[in-house]
Amino acid sequence: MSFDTISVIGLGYIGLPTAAVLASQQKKVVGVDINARAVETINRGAIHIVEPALDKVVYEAVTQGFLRATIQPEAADAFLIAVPTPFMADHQPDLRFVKAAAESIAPVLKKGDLVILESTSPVGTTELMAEWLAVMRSDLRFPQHGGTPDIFIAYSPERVLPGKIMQELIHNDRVIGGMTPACSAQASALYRLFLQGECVETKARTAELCKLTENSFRDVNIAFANELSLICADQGINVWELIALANRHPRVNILQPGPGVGGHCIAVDPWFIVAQNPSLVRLIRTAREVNDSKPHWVLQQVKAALADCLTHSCKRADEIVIACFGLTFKPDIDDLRESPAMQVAQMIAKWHCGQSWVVEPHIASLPAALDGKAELVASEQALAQADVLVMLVDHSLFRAVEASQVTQSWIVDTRGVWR
Ligand code: SAJ
Repeated sequence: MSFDTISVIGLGYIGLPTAAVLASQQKKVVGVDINARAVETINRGAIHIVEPALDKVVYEAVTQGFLRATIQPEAADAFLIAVPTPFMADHQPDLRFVKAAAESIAPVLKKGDLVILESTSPVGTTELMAEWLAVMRSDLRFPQHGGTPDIFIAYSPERVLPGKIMQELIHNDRVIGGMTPACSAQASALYRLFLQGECVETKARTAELCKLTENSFRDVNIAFANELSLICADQGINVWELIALANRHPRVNILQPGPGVGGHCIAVDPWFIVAQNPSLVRLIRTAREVNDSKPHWVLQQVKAALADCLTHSCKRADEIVIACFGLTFKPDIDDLRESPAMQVAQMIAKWHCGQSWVVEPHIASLPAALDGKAELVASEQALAQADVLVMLVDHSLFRAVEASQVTQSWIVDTRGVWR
C-alpha cells in the first residue's frame, strides 16, 4: 500500500482540494478533468474555483512538482473519483459522469490498484461502477468476483462544508465503505496519508446511504425551521426570537429559516433517497417540497409589501424600487448555484414593473439570468433610495449594517438580519 502515484478524477470543489492535500504530503498526484481551461489554470499553479486557503496549497503543490493536471487519465496506484452526480428533470439520479470516469480509467488500471468513488451517489452505485469496470477489463479480478481482487474498490463520501473545505477535509472523520474489508483497509490507508480525523470502515452501500442521510437530516431540519417561519408570519410572532427561546431547551436545536435551501448538495441528495424508495419516503420528500416552495412564499411576501407600499405612499407601482440583498446560496461565499436567493430575485425582476436592484458584494456583475432585468447596486444606494428591501442572504457585510441606516417601512427579511 505505498501509493506512489495517486490520480484524482474530477477537479472541482472536492477533487481539487483533495488532490492538493495529497500532493502537500509529497505524493505524486495527477489530477484529471475534461475541462481544458481548468487543467491549464491548475498547471499554472492557479485555481478555477473559489475556496479559502485552496490557492496557496495548489500553488505550492504545482510549483514543487507534486501536482499536475491533465485531460487524459494515466496509470496510477490509486484513483479517486470526484465527479458531479446531478439529478435529471424527474429527480432521478444522473450517473453519466461516474460512468464516463469509470470508462476513462478502465484502460489504465493494473493489478493492485485502488479505485475510490467519492461522488454523492444512490445506494448500489459503487457495485454498479465495479460491474462497468469488470466488463471493460475482463482480464482483471474485481471484488464482486470473490477471493483476492486485482482491483480494490471502495466508496468514501466527501462531507466537507464549502467555505471550510481545507479544514474539514483534514479534520472530519471519514466513512469508508469498501466492497470487501480488504478494500476498506486499502482505502483507509490512502486517506490516512493526510487525514487527522478517524477512518470508520463499513460496507459500500451503508456508506452511500450515510452520505445521503447526512444531507437529508439537514434538509428535514431546515424544512422544520422554514415551516415555523410561515406559521410565525401568520401569527405575528418573530420566528428568530421563537427559535432562540426554544433552543434554550437542553434537547432542542432548531436550525434557521431562510428563503429556501440552495447549493448542489442538500437540495439534491434527498431526492436520491426518494427516487430509490418512492413508496417508503414521506418525511424526506415533504421536507424537500417545503424547502423548494419557500422562494414562492417569499415572493408572496414581497407582493404584499409592495401592495402596502402603494396604499401608504403616493407612488405608482412602476416608481417603486425593490432591492434584494444577496444572491448566493449561503452567506459569505460567491457561489450562485441552485441559490434560492437568485430564484427570488429573478421572480421579482420578472413580475415587478418598476426597478429591481440587487446588492451582492461577492460578484462583479450580474449573472446572465438577471442581466438587463435587474441592476447591481451598492448597499449604500439601496439603503438610501430603495422603497422595499428584501433580505435574502445574511452576509457578514449586511449584518454589520447599523440599524439606523435601515429606515424603510417595507422590509421582507428572510434571514432575521433586520428583525
Ligand atoms: N440553510 C438554512 N438554514 C440553516 C442552515 C442552512 O436555510 O440553518 C441553507 C443555506 O442557506 C443553504 C443550504 O441550506 O442555502 C445549504 O447550506 P449548508 O451550509 O447547510 O450546506 P452545504 O450545501 O454548503 O454543505 C452540505 C454539508 N452537509 C451537512 O452539513 C450535513 C456538507 O458537510 C456536505 O459535504 C455538503 O453539503 C455536500 O457536499 O454534500
